[in-house]
Amino acid sequence: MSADSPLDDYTRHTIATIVKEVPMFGRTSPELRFADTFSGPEFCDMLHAAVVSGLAWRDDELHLCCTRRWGCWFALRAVIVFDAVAPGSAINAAPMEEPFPQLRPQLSSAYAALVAAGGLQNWAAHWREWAALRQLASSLAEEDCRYDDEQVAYHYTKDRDTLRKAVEAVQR
Ligand code: B12
Repeated sequence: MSADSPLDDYTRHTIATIVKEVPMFGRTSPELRFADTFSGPEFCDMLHAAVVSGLAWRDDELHLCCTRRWGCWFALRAVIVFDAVAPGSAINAAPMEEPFPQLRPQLSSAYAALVAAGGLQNWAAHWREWAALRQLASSLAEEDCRYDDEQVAYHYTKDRDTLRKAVEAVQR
């Protein structure tokens, strides 16, 4: 595991291992794009991929994807491209509609308050408020998918001690 991000390393390793076991569909092996690539030819805009595949609705104010089932509490880790004829259901995927339009006024004012408080300039100092906004956007979801406190803290701060404690708690 690299010093940079053990979770991203784990994700890459696990998904690549699974994909290797998938029987070849076409002439070429499946292509993999991971969310932890920030630029260059391997970059893939995961929010856009989620929208065009019909997986989720993109909230252009919060910069998060959302579904009626999970709210915004899910990550988009990878896109796998197969060399195969896509089924009609995939080509004609209907764009998802905004799952909870009734939350928009509340979300917009919470977002504006966070921006006014410097949440964009110093994102890291305001991570708890960003997480609270994500929870507000997910508050009407069918399933409660909020990450537990340690997981939220790790995703938003990348603090390795937090990750270590969370892993130890699971292993105990
Ligand atoms: C860069 C990036 C960021 C940067 C954005 C700042 C910047 N301008 O560089 C920072 C570090 C702030 C960030 C923060 C977060 N991100 Co981010 N981020 C990305 C990443 C790697 C690329 C986005 C991108 O460049 N898109 C391409 C451009 C062309 O599209 P765009 O719509 O113009 O993109 C812009 C917006 O997306 C915007 N943006 C992205 N995140 C955020 C966050 C905030 C607060 C704001 C205001 C803007 C913003 O900045 C992008 C570049 O200017 C994607 C993964 C991916 N490969 O797509 C994850 C991704 C969008 N992030 C994600 C998440 C969850 C977060 C965080 C919650 C923390 C975290 N890592 O768990 C926070 C807070 C987000 C929030 N709204 O509360 C998830 C979204 C999942 C979902 N359900 O929608 C993604 C898909 C990663 C993943 N593995 O799942 N992120």
